[in-house]
Amino acid sequence: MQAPLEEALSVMVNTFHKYSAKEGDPLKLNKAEMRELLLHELPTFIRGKIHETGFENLMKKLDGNKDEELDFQEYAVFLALTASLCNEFFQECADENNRKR
Ligand SMILES: [Ca+2]
Ligand SMILES: [Ca+2]
Repeated sequence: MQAPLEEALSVMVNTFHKYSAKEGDPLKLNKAEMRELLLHELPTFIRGKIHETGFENLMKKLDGNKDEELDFQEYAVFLALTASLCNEFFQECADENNRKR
């Protein structure tokens, strides 16, 4: 059995390939693939739907080499940002719970 962090890392890698292999370059996520990944793998975070302007901005920010697709490194930046948001979110929840006590 894998330790939880090892399992989480393998999920992060496998999830990329599951969607990147659907169309065109199998090692890059195009917009349609990224859209599907967000809808199916982060449904709670995006609250069930994609906001078009937010999505376009996200793609632009993440697409470091401007080829309109996300390679694994660009996707890794996205994961790091998402993890950082999670950390802030849970930190705020913890602060709020502490204040209530
Ligand atoms: Ca692809
Ligand atoms: Ca790119």
